[in-house]
Order: sequence, then C-alpha cells, then structure tokens
Amino acid sequence: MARLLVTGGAGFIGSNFAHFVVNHTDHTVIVLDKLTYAGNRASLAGLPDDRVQFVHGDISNGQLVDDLMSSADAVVHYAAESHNDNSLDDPRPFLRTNLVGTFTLLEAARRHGTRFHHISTDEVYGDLKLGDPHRFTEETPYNPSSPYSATKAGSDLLVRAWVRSFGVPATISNCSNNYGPYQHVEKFIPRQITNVLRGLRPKLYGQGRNVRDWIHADDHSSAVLAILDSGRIGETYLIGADGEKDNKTVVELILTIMGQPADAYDHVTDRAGHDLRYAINPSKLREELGWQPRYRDFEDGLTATIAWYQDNEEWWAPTKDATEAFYARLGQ
Ligand code: NAD
Ligand code: TDX
Repeated sequence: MARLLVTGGAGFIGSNFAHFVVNHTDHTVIVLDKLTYAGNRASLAGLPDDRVQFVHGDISNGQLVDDLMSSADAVVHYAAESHNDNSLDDPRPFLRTNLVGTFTLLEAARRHGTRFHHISTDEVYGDLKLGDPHRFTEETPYNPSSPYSATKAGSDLLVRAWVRSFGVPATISNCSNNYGPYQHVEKFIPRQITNVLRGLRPKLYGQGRNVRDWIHADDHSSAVLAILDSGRIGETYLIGADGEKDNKTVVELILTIMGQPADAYDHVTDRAGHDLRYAINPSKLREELGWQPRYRDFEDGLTATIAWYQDNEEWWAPTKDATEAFYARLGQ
C-alpha cells in the first residue's frame, strides 16, 4: 500500500485514475488540484474520504508542494493546461503550469527522493503522414507543433534532466488520445456528444481526415499503475491501444450511435498547425511490463461514454455555454 500524490486529480484523466486506484488497489490518494476551468471536484464524488484526500492548490506553490511531497511515497503528475485550442489563443498559462509547475514538483521530489511519474502525451513527437507505416516509438525525435505540445515536450526534458543530473527516481509515459467519462466538453468527443444532446450540430475541423489513436482512460490508468509498479527508473514508456480513427469516422459513429443521420455535422475552420496523425507503437510497455488494454472495441467504449454524458448532464451542463462561446469567437 502506498500514498500517491496525484496532481491534476480533479481533471479528466487524473479523476479517472483516482477512481481506478480506489477500485483496483489498496493505495491512498492525495489529489492536488488548482481547480482551473478544467478541474471539477464533482469528478471525485463518491470516492471514500479514507482513501482520497483533496487539497486545493497550485503545483507552482513550492511550499505547499514540499509539504505534500514529504508524506507521499510517489507522485503521479497529471496537472497541466491540456487543450491545444486554448494554447493557440493564449499560451501563457501553459508555460506557467506545464513548465514552471513541473519544475517545482521536480525540485521537491529531488529534496525528498520521491518516486516521480510524469504523465505526458504523444503530441511531443509532432505528427505522422496518413498511410505512413511507422508509428511513434520511444526513440522518435521530439518535434512538437503547438504551444501545448511544446510545453509538454519541455516538461518531459526537465524530467529527463532531473533524473540524470540529480538522480530523481522518475519515469515518463507518453499516451495517445483518451476518451471516457469526466472529459471536459471542450475536447472533441464530449463536444460532439453534448452538441447532439443540446440539439446542436457536431463541428468537424477542416475535412476531418486527421487521425487520432484512441485509448480508454481506464486503460491509461492501468498502464500508469504498471509503470509505477515495475517500470525502470529513467525510462519512457509509450501508451496506446491500437485505436487509430480519423475524426470524420468518429463524428459519424457518434451521430449513428445517437440515432441521428451520419452526415448531420458541420465543417468548421481548421485548427492552426493541426497535427495530421498520431499513432503509438506500444511494444515496449506490452513486452517489458506485460500490459494489455481492456477496452478493445472502440464502438463499445464510445457507446458507454455517450451513455455517461446522457446520464450526467448536471456534470457537464455548467461548462457547455462558455465552451461554445469560446469556439464561436474562433469560428469553430
Ligand atoms: P484536464 O485539462 O482535464 O485536467 C487538468 C487538471 O489539472 C485540472 O483538474 C486542472 O484544474 C488541473 N491544473 C491545471 N493547472 C494546475 C496547476 N497549476 N496546479 C494544480 N492543478 C492544476 O487534462 P487531462 O486531459 O485530464 O490531461 C491530464 C494530463 O494527461 C495532462 O498532463 C495531459 O498533458 C496528459 N495527457 C492527456 C491526454 C488526453 O487525451 N486528454 C493524452 C495524453 C496525455
Ligand atoms: O470540435 C472539434 N472538432 C474537431 O474536429 C474539436 C474540439 C476537435 N476536433 C479535432 C481536432 C483533433 O484532430 O479532433 C481531434 C481531437 O481534438 P482534441 O480533443 O482537442 O484533442 P487533441 O488536440 O488531439 O489533443 C488531445 O490528445 C492529446 C488532448 O487534448 C491532449 O491533452 C493530449 O495531449
């Protein structure tokens, strides 16, 4: 049994991780979260107080981070500004949280010798061409495209430097696009589901040929636990579940599952610098740690996710109007 400090645990993937830890391990969790527009305490509702403690605060607050780190066995660092479209509109919070925040946590981990797991993204590798037989591996050179992915790449490099120069016992994982419950309605899949539920038409950037490699958030969580348990210090592990789909296919599937005509969506202004394709080769994780995804059928996972948004309107409704107003200003 371990005490895990989970940064960003009121966000999408961090809250799914807290639920997963409670349901599948005997670890306890201390969530540290600033509750930005993307954080929501309701995502942790129902979790037992004796297993999950919530601390409201900023990962850039050195004193707070130091205090929390002194009683933790390991840190799992999810907290970030996470949305590409926001980073194109105003990159500043991305530099503060993703770079200075990660630096602050690393310094505390260095002082306390705390096991550190850094959560990152496949976007640090840039994009692939459609039809390219190659997928990203741990050896792919970094080539980020957006302010978001550039700051995530920077945070990964900080972790690597703190391992090599100061001996911080850290690992890194770079995961592909997650889907599942508790995802903010600004992101692609929840935006389209909640549009349909609101009687609005889904919005596809450009022609929708861009490919994302989808993985269920629970499969991300089980991979992170496997790395925490038996990953080698200083190593990077790519996490993916062979889930490549283009955006047009996903939007048509959402509409079909929700009983709408498959073409009842709008094409809108494309994202600036829009990455064409992400694809993960997860061989290292599978062969070294024996990890396997549980969600193998995207349509089943998507159907369950749609049902969750149908059943939990009170969770997403408070953020929907502001999100659509933001997109309307961008013409998206
Ligand atoms: P999210 O935006 O849903 O959640 C981020 C959380 O971090 C929020 O609860 C927010 O309040 C908190 N936070 C932000 N700034 C903070 C700060 N300064 N101090 C403390 N808390 C702060 O993001 P997500 O989609 O759950 O992503 C979580 C992590 O996983 C990120 O590091 C992201 O880069 C990574 N990741 C995401 C995906 C994906 O598909 N969403 C894929 C791969 C990796
Ligand atoms: O309304 C939309 N229409 C649309 O076509 C939105 C919001 C998005 N898109 C497209 C853009 C992307 O090609 O859908 C794809 C997915 O978009 P996002 O959900 O914004 O995700 P993406 O930019 O791929 O990044 C996500 O995966 C990697 C997460 O937001 C990142 O945090 C993670 O690092």
